[in-house]
Amino acid sequence: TTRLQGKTAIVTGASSGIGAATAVLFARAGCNLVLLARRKAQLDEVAAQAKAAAEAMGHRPQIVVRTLDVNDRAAVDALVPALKEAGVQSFDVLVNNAGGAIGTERAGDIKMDDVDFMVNTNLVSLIQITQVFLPEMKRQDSGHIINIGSLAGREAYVGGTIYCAVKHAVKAFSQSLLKELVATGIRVSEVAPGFAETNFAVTRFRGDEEAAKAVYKGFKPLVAEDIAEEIVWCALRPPHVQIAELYVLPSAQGAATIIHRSE
Ligand code: 8X3
Repeated sequence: TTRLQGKTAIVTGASSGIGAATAVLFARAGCNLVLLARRKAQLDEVAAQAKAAAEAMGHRPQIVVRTLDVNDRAAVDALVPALKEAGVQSFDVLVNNAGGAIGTERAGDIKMDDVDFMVNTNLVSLIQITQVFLPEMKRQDSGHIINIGSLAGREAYVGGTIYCAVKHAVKAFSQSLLKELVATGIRVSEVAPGFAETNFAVTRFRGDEEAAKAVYKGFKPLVAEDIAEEIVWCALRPPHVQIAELYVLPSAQGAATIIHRSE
């Protein structure tokens, strides 16, 4: 058994990438799951993988799958009552993973729709989702909020004005939250990856698969499972240990534009 046995882990953006890998590893660790994302078919697929991974370890988790657009304010407000109705008994680990970057335009050329999408998806929704689960965690006097930050929250780079701004904001939000919660049994962690090969770059390059592939060419990038391992590791620390932040880079990466490529 692990320290996470029987706990409930809630993951946003659970249908692919880091979120999906995290769901599977939490299931292996004995967690019940709440999987949230927009795409039902992919969520069901991840739920099936997580169930198999759990059963291989002898666990029989409760897995609740719910379609959610994190930018739908009314749906987020209705989330906790709906989860209780679905039989979720505790809210132990919240992984705020949903997010992403759209476009590489420089300031002056950025469409306000893209600004809105990045600010809302990475920051405003993360704030709202945190706020809907906090009263439950406070009632329990236990819980763990794990926000997915980024290299872009450590460094501001050309072509990333909005994404870097919102990821810096996620870092600041996480740090304030940690301070506000020191007198509670609730922990706050920020896990901040550098280049991880997921759909992230495909979305950033608006579906241009070639451009996305070029980002990860000639070196070994992180993969979703690498970050999932770090997330679950944070959650597995004993209750008196709080990993405030974890900045994770591929070994060949030193900064946004310092990457050792072999070809
Ligand atoms: C991680 C992606 O390009 O900012 O969020 O390192 S990047």
